Amino acid sequence: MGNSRSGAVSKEILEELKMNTKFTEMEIVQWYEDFQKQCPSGRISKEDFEGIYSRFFPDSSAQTYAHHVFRSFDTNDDGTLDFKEYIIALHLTSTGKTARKLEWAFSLFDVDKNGYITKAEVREICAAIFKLIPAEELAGLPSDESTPDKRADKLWSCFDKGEDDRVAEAEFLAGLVDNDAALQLIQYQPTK
Ligand SMILES: [Ca+2]
Ligand SMILES: [Ca+2]
Repeated sequence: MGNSRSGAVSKEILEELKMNTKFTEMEIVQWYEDFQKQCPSGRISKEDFEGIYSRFFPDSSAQTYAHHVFRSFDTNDDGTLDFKEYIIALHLTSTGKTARKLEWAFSLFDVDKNGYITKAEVREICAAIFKLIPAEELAGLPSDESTPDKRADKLWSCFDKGEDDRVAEAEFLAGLVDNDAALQLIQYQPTK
């Protein structure tokens, strides 16, 4: 009787992850074991993910942002994260090159997944980012990014677009690459 949950990561997934990330085989195998332990079903639900995320942001409200991050990681749109989606996401958001991170950021901001970003979508993600920022840090933000709408205006100004225009992925990347100030606007890095 085969035990389908018994442990090793499949050759296919291993090869794919080695090709698409910088992680070594040993790292991938180790994470797979951890993943299986924490997540015996092999899938992370949105609720689980929001719970994990919230633990990283104990002083603020991470749920809205986590909801968007989950959507951007769930590349096959089935409402759960499998090991491959989880590891590729980890790669993109932590150790990836700027270009890969920006590709991910594009999918984060493209809320309706139609391949374009609108100003309304930028506002929505900026609002979610704001909920991550603890109250005492909000007071110290520059005046032109001290509210979600101001932050959205500032970010939108990187693209040379009208209010009702939309930004394609190549335009998004071109507007933000080599623009450190703008790169700060698309994320929140906890200071502690
Ligand atoms: Ca999925
Ligand atoms: Ca869109």
